[in-house]
Amino acid sequence: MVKISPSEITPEHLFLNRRQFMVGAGSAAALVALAACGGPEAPPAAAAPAVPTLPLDQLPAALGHAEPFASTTSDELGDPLNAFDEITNYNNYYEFSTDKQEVARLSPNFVTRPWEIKVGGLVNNPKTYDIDDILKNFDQEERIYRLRCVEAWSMVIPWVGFPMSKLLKEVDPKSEAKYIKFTTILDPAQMPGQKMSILNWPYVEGLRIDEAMNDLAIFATGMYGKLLTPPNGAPFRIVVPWKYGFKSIKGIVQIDLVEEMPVSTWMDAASNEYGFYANVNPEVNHPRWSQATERRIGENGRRETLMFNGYAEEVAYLYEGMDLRENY
Ligand SMILES: Nc1nc2c(c(=O)[nH]1)N[C@H]1C(S)=C(S)[C@@H](COP(=O)(O)O)O[C@H]1N2
Ligand SMILES: [Mo]
Repeated sequence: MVKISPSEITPEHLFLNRRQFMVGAGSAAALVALAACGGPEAPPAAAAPAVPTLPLDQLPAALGHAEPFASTTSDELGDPLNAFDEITNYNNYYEFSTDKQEVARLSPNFVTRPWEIKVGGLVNNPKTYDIDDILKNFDQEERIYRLRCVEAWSMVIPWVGFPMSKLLKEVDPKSEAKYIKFTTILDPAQMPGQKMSILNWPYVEGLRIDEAMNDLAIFATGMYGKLLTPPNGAPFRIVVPWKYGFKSIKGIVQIDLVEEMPVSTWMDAASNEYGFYANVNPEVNHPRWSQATERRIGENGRRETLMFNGYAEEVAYLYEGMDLRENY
């Protein structure tokens, strides 16, 4: 593990390291404060690795920004990026809380190093990746995407990551493999929501292989030119921008190539409400609410929801001949 000497410390290092060091001494105070306001249990003061990540100067250029950075101020439709603070403080991450505005408060000590991602199942070349090797070995690029939650709110987010297809090529799926199954870390000691039976843990999601091979589908490692924060799924998540947000699973530790369609956590919880495909579609309503419009965070009023979240040109071919009402 890399030790950072005081001479190398920049504000970013201070920030990142403080989070980790808080797991030690600082978190006792944090625990008391949380208990006092009767909130969910905080992560315990477990001994944690003191090194959160690569030093700034060893990070790929796309991730080595001390301050939030994006190459542009809007998406390709001309709509402004959401602010870093909006993106990191309004999160669905049920492993921490069902309250979107509580996730950031409950996750600052979440330990993201060391972190391994095991890729197996129907592959010729099973591999276990260390997150820092992933950062070094795959070119990290910025991808500005709309994220549309099935609850009908949305944001524009400048992710950093790389196409899923690049990693899939390395592990070389066997011809029987038809789907990819992604699994989130199971760690109730760190994730208070996993102590409750809100969902069947760990969180699981899946894609068809041809969906995963589409260039828009990425593994994300960062956001706004910095490493992912815990609320956004640090250190490793997927982003599939033409699907409802719940498909974009966070905190991934395992990826399996499989023959049968995986049952995702939300299908398991309510299969009449959440299907496997979950493509953004203004014409197919959720049983309890319309999907025709959405609320862009930071905006007044509502806007029309676009077919495939505005990515129809890139992805419609994947669903040719399919009934999108039946395959919701
Ligand atoms: N492991 C896990 N991944 C998850 C979720 C979750 O609760 N657990 N919530 C999903 C939902 S419903 C949405 S809308 C997006 C939100 O991503 P963001 O907080 O980075 O905007 O994450 C998705 N990924
Ligand atoms: Mo969501």
